[in-house]
Amino acid sequence: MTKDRGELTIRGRRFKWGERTYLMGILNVTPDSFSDGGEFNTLDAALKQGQFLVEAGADILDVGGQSTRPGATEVPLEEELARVVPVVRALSETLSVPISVDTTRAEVARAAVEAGASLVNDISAATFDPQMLSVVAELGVPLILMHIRGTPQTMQQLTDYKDLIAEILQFLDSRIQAAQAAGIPRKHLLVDPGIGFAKTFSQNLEILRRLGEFHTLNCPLLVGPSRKSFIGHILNQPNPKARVWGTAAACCAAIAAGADLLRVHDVQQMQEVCRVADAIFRF
Ligand code: YH5
Repeated sequence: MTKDRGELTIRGRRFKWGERTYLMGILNVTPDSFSDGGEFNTLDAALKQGQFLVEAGADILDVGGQSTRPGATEVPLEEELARVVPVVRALSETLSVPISVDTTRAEVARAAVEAGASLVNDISAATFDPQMLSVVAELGVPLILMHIRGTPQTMQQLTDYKDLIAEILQFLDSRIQAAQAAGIPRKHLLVDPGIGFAKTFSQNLEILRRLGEFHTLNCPLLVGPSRKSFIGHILNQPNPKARVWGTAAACCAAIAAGADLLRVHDVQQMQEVCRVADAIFRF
């Protein structure tokens, strides 16, 4: 049996870490993610996508308005707020699942939680915005701390590690300490090694191979391999939408190592992967 890692209730839903693998469905609200730029169409499309992901088995919906792909440029604050807040509000009025906001900005986190979001997913582990930890503490919501070096613009030049896993562990441990010092209870913290963020192809594979070592942090473990370029590299598949089976293999490996929460695009398919892998690895 996978080790009990405690439990957490988010928006009335109980997450019993270790009992099964939970799924976070990705809902991008960047203009390129929905074909039409029109405001109503974007809201409508986001709602439909949210509904689709929930019906497919998403336990959490992750709403992000800032592209964090390698080399992507920053979106102005006002633009990020305008993309994220109406979608979070509409989703929270329509659906009962917890909604997370994928942001590195405290002001966006605050506005999203006020609009109905129930947790914050910060790819910088609250290092980009000096207000993030105190705002999350004040809001009283859980926080995902992900490892990155540099920014999405610079991260792929920052892949020299003496000891990859030790350095990620050290970073995450120091962010856990900082979050607790800011008043966030330990039960509210999740950790993520940050696949694809300041990592080379082989480093991404090493993280998945050695994922079990992250349990030494004693926090629920989130992993985000979905459709990422390391899979495209292995499969020689430039189209991210055609990386579903590769994503399934990565998710299965993550579950074997005890991942608690998987952040994925293809919720329906990964939900089947989770059910089978959970039956094998969590008994
Ligand atoms: C993550 O791992 N990732 S945004 C490039 C791709 C495909 C997908 C086509 N936010 C994570 O999903 N939050 C993102 O190539 C995240 N963990 C957490 N916690 C990047 C992304 C992607 C990038």
